[in-house]
Formats: sequence, C-alpha cells, structure tokens
Amino acid sequence: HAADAHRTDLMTITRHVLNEQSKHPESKGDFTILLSHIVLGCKFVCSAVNKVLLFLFPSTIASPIAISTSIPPCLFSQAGLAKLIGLAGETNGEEQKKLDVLSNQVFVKALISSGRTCVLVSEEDEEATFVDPSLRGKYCVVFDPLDGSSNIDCGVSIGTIFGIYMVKDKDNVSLDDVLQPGKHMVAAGYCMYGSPCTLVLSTGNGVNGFTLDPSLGEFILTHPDIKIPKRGKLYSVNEGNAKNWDTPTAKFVEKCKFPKDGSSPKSLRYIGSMVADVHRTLLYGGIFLYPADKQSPNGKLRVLYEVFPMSFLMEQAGGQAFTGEQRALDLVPTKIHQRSPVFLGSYDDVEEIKALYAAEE
Ligand code: AHM
Ligand code: MG
Repeated sequence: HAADAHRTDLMTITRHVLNEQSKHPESKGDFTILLSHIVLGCKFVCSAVNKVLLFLFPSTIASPIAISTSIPPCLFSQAGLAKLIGLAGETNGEEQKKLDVLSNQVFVKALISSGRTCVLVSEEDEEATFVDPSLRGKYCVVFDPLDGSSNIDCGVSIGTIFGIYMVKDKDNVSLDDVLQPGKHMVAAGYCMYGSPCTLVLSTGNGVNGFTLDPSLGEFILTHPDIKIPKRGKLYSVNEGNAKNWDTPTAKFVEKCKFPKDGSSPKSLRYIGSMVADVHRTLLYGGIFLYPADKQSPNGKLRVLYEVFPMSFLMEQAGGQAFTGEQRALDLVPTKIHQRSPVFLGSYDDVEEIKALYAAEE
C-alpha cells in the first residue's frame, strides 16, 4: 500500500544522495560524506536557533505558569546543554557567542573534519580557509552559515546557504579554485530554519526539498523534483531603496504594480531573509530582486555564497537568474566576498527584467 510504504520506507537525504551518486560509477561516496557533515551543521544551527530564546534571554521566561504550561521543565535543567552548544555565557564573564559566530564555527569544524574539503569560504571569515593537507579532500565549500542576521532576534526565518565546487588539483590548491563562475558548482543548497526546518538541495540534477523530522533527526524527502512556476504572482524586493534604483528596476516594479497588459498586479512579499524569500519564490513562483542602486552599485548580496547557490537552484528548478548584465551563473568572481545585483525566479518574470535591461543599452 502506497501510504504504508511512505511511512516505512523513509527517503532520507543521505539515501537520496547515495541513490543519485550510484548513477556515477566513479563516485566513491565522498560527496555523501561531505553532505552528511553539512547536514550536521544545519541540524546544529536548527537546534540552536530554536533554543536561542531560552538560553540567551532566560529572564523572558518569568512566570511559573509559563513554565508549567508551555515550556517543558527539562529545558531548564539543561544548563549543561546550553554550554555544550556554546550559547550560555561562562559565569566568569566570558561573552556569550552570537548565534552567527557560533554557527560559523560549527560549520567550519564539521567541514574540515569531514576530510573531504580543501578550501572554505564563509561569509563570517574575511579570509578563505585552506584545509591542512593531512585532512584535505577534493571539495571547496562556500557558505553563509547564518543568513538574515536582522531577523535573528525576532524569531523570523533565517537560513544557511552553501555551494560546492570540485578542486582541480588537490595538491595545488589556490583561491582560483573558488573564484569560479557559479555554473561550475557541483551542488548548491540552503537550509531554512523556519517552521519547519527545510533543506533544499541540487546536485545538478533537479532540485529536491527535505524536511527535518525532529523525532528522527533526519531530513526526509518531502518535495521531490521542485519546479518553479513559469510565471508568478509575487514580487519580492526592498522597496525602501526605490529612490536610488536604476531605470530598468524602477520600470519593472512599476509594471508589477500597474500592469498595462490587462493582467492583475503582482503582490509584494518581502521578509528580508534571502533564504525565506527565495524559498517562497521557488515554491510559489514569482521574482526576487536585490538590484543595484546608487548607494550600492553592486547591490548587497554576495556572489559566492548567496547569489550563486540560489541561482543554481533556480535554474535547476526551471527558473532563471540574471545580474542586470548577464546570466548570474556566468559571472566570474575576482574576490571571495564580491557582491552582485541579482534578479531570480520564474522564467517569464526574469525574462521581463532582462528585456528592460536590454532596452536600456
Ligand atoms: P546579512 O548577511 O547581513 O544577513 O544580509 C543578507 C540579507 C539577506 O538575507 C536578505 O535578502 C537581505 O540581506 C535583505 O537586505 P535588506 O535589509 O537591505 O532588504
Ligand atoms: Mg548573508
């Protein structure tokens, strides 16, 4: 019976990737191992994000009524656990670690200890990390361990974004191994710490979404073969920057609000967490924009660990990603923390913004 099979034959993310890799006879399981370390980082951050209120602001749980009704008492006796995850300050006055710093440390350590990485670029670290030759593997990982920092303290969805490159020569590693166009990525994904915790992954063969089952501690395939609608009814942009936009962006947003072809106006959705805004765009369709403006001629978002992974996923789901000048995945970065404008989402919606930029020339 199909429903029974569904409940007893669990397609975990590891099993899914193993299946995919088994189609490549040369694969030796390295990618599966790397991914399991990324997944560990995601599970850690998910758990830390969910505890942040309790541990960072214990005083917010003031009344005994709150304790007895909504918060399991066990969470209070877990000072040890709080210490374990590094959120609780030492009594000797050591600073409490910020969640983004902590997340970065967890990812860096998990990635190095996988033995499958050689170069790491994190939004949190100014310099790239070159893994010690004794622990070196063939993958380079670029990531933003906790994106959407402005949303952390109010409990709005935040996420981790990652992209994976394959190194050319393990014994001769340099920054050039990560200063590669996004189309050279072998995999990309994000994990959204929302309700629920969702991991979306592409290994270059479509896009799949997995949901964390907290009781199992496993990501289970819940969104197989995600395809973005060809056209959407939503647009997502920080309109507070409108006074500094260039003409094509301004015209595009004007068209979203006052379409001249008799179609309905689009609705605006903007969370300010790239992972959440892109996730909604992927599932519902529409367009996400972080354009250039007069204040920030390269926009805000970072090429390696924000623009590329999300563009990779969009293309793999049948959408497009554009920088205002070119296909986003064709861009060749020259600096690891470089920024670029980006327009990504439903194929037809991105086509429109491309036409407006073409008309400018
Ligand atoms: P962050 O790295 O400081 O978290 O900034 C990245 C975030 C993205 O998640 C989001 O798309 C964007 O910044 C929102 O920017 P703005 O507040 O300018 O709209
Ligand atoms: Mg970021």
